[in-house]
Amino acid sequence: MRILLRANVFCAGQPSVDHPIVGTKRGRRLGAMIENGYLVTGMSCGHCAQSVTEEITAVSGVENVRVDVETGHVKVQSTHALDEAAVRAAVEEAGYTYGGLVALV
Ligand SMILES: [Cu+2]
Repeated sequence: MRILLRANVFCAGQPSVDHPIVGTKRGRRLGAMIENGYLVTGMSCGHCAQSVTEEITAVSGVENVRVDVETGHVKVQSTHALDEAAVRAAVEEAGYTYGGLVALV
């Protein structure tokens, strides 16, 4: 099992939502992508968003992750349909609570 720093260790407790965190894998040009929205609860700042972004980005097929700390909405673009259990596991590995699929605009 990987050893990860828990983002909460670094949190100052102040929400910081000015800059959405975006994680993108480089080096591949892709055609049609699947996009899904997920709810993640417990995030309070940019460090939280970074941790969630890194864990979800590591899920097979994920190409782009965008986290909105204020709403807890996480928009994920992937090359194929994702296993929801894998997304949940990534969120929990980052130290947060998975809240299910949500429709994102
Ligand atoms: Cu945080």
